[in-house]
Amino acid sequence: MIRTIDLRGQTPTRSEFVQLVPRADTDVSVAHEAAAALVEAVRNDGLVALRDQARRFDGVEPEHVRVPQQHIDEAVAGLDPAVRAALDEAIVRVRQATAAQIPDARTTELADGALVQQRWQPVDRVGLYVPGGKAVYPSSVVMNTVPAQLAGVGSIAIASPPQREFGGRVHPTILAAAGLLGVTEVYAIGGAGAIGALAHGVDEIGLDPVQVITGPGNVYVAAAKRVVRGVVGIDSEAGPTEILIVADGTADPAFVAADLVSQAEHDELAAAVLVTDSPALADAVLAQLDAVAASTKHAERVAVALDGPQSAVVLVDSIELAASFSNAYGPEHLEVQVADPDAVLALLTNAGAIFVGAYSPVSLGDYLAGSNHVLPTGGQSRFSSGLGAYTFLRPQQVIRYSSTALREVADRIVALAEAENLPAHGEAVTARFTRSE
Ligand code: HSO
Ligand code: ZN
Repeated sequence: MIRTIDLRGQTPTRSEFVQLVPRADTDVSVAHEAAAALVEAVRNDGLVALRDQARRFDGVEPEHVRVPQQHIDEAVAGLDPAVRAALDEAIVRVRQATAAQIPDARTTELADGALVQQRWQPVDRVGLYVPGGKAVYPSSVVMNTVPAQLAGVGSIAIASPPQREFGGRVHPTILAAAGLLGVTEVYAIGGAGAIGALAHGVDEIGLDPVQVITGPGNVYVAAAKRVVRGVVGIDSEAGPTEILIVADGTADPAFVAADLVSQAEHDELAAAVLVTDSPALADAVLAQLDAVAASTKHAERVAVALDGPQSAVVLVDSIELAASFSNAYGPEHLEVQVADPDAVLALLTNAGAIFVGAYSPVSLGDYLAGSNHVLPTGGQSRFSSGLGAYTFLRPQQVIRYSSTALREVADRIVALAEAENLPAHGEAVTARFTRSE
């Protein structure tokens, strides 16, 4: 049974709110040493190390570490038509919504002939890690690949572990998703070693180092990403998924219960939180939640997630307090099911993505809304965002001054250069104007 926290009559502070519903903690640092050793082995021994790690961790050695195009094409051809249509639709929608994330270049003219341009430059090459094992998410291939493509990244490599079940090949659904997206460079490599391979490259298989690595994975993958950070850029670390629902008495309890269960399905450590100012809604949700949770395929996992300390039904005095709770918590997914959603939206600050109204469940965003489902967990939405085209773009300033424009500020530069005891800085400017003809 999910626990109820009754805060009626109270106005908790931000930190009290956060302590009331603690996150399940996953400690990545415990895997640091092992991950660092695996990354180093791949850096030093390349393909030999990758093969050795595949035997040890995946229980199978891939026949082809670089997946032949024919295997990708076969996977696309073998895809269930309904799944193919759904992936096609997801790709179209995510492309459309992601296009809005790409800023135009802008030029500021600070004086006559004094120009500073702000442009957005994609990184050259990225690596996308796709886990194998029990969670095979072709939707995540879409969510990671489309933003990189729209950002204008020229070269994309996908790494995914060889699967014993498929004779050492990458999972066919993953291959099919890659094929539908037009990604041709896929490697049957997994775990920390795959992160090392993407970061440092592996000559023997023509794997060039990438500049940014994104994608979820187990604790070793997360630790390996920490190890290579600095050599490459990485996306934010993904913890167990979270849903927080802010709802009032107008919300439909059946929708609320279904949505709580939907994200609890991912993981025993998933967090499902309802914050409401309506005791009647809380009662109605509680009355059906157990039955909904018990009747779903992954009932055991869902029950553990809902019963955990990270999940709760929280009763507060007002919808404003519910919004304050949500802001303090900083959920990955936030649903707003209230009579006046715009008024509540105006109060909300921290969330990975916000789903408004009775017909915008998180599952819509997981697959087909057009928004991205790679979102900050564990309170990281307080300072970061979900994955997007900007993950692969760098703002870059281009400076272009004319002779007259430079001359106009020459004295100022000399003054500052002298104040900093760096006279050669000033001389680099005056040299341009003191040349005898
Ligand atoms: N809700 C997950 C993403 C996902 N759901 C993939 C289904 N497949 C984390 O945002
Ligand atoms: Zn999901």
